[in-house]
Amino acid sequence: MWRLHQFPLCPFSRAVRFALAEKGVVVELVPVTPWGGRDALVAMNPAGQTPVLENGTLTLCDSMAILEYFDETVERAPLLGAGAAERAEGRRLAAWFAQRFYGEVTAPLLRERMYKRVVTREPPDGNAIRLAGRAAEVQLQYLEYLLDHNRWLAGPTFGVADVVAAAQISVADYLMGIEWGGHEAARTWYSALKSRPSFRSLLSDRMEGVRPPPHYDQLDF
Ligand SMILES: N[C@@H](CCC(=O)N[C@@H](CS)C(=O)NCC(=O)O)C(=O)O
Repeated sequence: MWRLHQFPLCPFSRAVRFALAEKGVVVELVPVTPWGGRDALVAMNPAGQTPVLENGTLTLCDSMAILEYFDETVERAPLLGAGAAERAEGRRLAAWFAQRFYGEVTAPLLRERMYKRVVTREPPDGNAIRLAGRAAEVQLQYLEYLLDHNRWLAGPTFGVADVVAAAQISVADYLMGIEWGGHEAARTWYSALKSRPSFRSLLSDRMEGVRPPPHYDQLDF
């Protein structure tokens, strides 16, 4: 049995949970945070980061490495497209959302609205939240541009770019960082993902001490 060491608002862990559920791989969730019990995490992953996936024999770290491992070993629900060009575009966009969206939107929101609340008990920095909101707006515009050209983010089929982007957006949305107004194409795309059974368990998960807005787990938002 695979065990995923993660916490509910880790967007990289969410990407793994979403992808493995699509593929029908069952995992047991083991709660761990990078800011507490760090020694145990570092013993599994020298980077001291979540997610870590292990089955007692094999330990896999880094969400993209985990997704690629399962895409190579489980045929169902392929995440990387059939052609080399589509695979390259999927990887490019997955890196974009894991680096740019995370760095400019998810990470500041996690720091201001989760970490400071739950761990350090400091007030959030309103300016950092405003900047994250502006960055989210630019990211949603880019999402709309991509959806103007393709049914899914990287091409005609659902894949790794959709998984990684939706995982980041779900955390930003939980932390009230997404203003959906004026982004109909992005909203339609996200609503389709929200309705997938593989995404539902993410939406029902809660981080202790941090409540999402009412629209967060609704299909009509
Ligand atoms: N490249 C890694 C990034 C993972 C990551 O940044 N995880 C965050 C939690 S969401 C973390 O553990 N941060 C603690 C740290 O970097 O020390 C992946 O894709 O798995």
